[in-house]
Amino acid sequence: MIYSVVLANLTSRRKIASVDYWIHKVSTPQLKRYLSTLAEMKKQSDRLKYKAAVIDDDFKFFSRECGDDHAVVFVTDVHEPDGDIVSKINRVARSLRSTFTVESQKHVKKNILQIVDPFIQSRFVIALVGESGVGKTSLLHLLMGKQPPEEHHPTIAINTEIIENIRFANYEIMIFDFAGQEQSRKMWDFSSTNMIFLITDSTLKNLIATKGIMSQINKDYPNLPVIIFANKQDLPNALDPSAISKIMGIDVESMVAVDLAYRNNLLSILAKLFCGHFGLDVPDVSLEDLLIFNPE
Ligand SMILES: Nc1nc2c(ncn2[C@@H]2O[C@H](COP(=O)(O)OP(=O)(O)OP(=O)(O)O)[C@@H](O)[C@H]2O)c(=O)[nH]1
Ligand SMILES: [Mg+2]
Repeated sequence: MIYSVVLANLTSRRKIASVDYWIHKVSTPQLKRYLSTLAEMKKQSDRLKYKAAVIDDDFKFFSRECGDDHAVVFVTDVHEPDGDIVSKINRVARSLRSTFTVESQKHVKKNILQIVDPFIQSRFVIALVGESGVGKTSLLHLLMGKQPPEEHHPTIAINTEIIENIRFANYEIMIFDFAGQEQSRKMWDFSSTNMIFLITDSTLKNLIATKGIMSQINKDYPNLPVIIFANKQDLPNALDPSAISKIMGIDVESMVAVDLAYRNNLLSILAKLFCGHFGLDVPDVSLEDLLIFNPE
């Protein structure tokens, strides 16, 4: 993930402007250390300036020159694949170069977010799947803090019904609510999905079907993480989560999608999953600071 984008002066090694996407901000000494490393790399070979450098084991730095004596610097987590960043930083640098030629540094400094942001976003796609009526649309409503649907109005769509946007660092989280009815399942396509939320209503009958769905997903998309939500835990016939874990063979998340009191649980599950996905510990900040909901 991208932690920060910094515009720096190469001679003074000072930060001119920055946009932070993550709560761990890079410090001035770390930035200076990177910029002197960069100067050393350049001395050895001009082409080395395109290479990423890891500082303090935790931060990966990339940079591109832009403007007379400036560079745009991306600071990411150490696991971030170079390829994703290189295409983004090249585009940001190109945009900054052309902005610098027509506008003053003051303008760039003031508008850094607007200049940088369109090139930064990545998508993280979550698919809500499970049999019809298990509570997928309800879970989506809970996440968005909306009143859950009281009656079951089956989601009918070729593949998705509602798509909602939530931001996590520089990722736009998209939730696809799939239709669960048998005839719609043939349309399920998870080729651009990053994570599956598989919902069960916690009845034995549904668990058998859910296990079937899980085996199919594991077979078709062996690298796709599947998170199971044991929903409808408020109902008297609900099996308890530990029994469900045993049946499914993996840990499950306990849920009551129609109870708004569960929203915080759901947000912390998301925070744990996202941080885990990026190899990070969950930082000790409020969930609202981690997950930013776009206004509708
Ligand atoms: N008691 C209880 N009812 C729930 C819970 N979650 C969902 N429901 C109810 O179950 C019914 C179906 O919920 P939906 O969210 O529409 O189910 P779905 O999985 O989206 O169904 P399809 O769109 O047909 O695939 C609705 O009447 C909800 O109110 C829960 O945790 N507890
Ligand atoms: Mg639905």
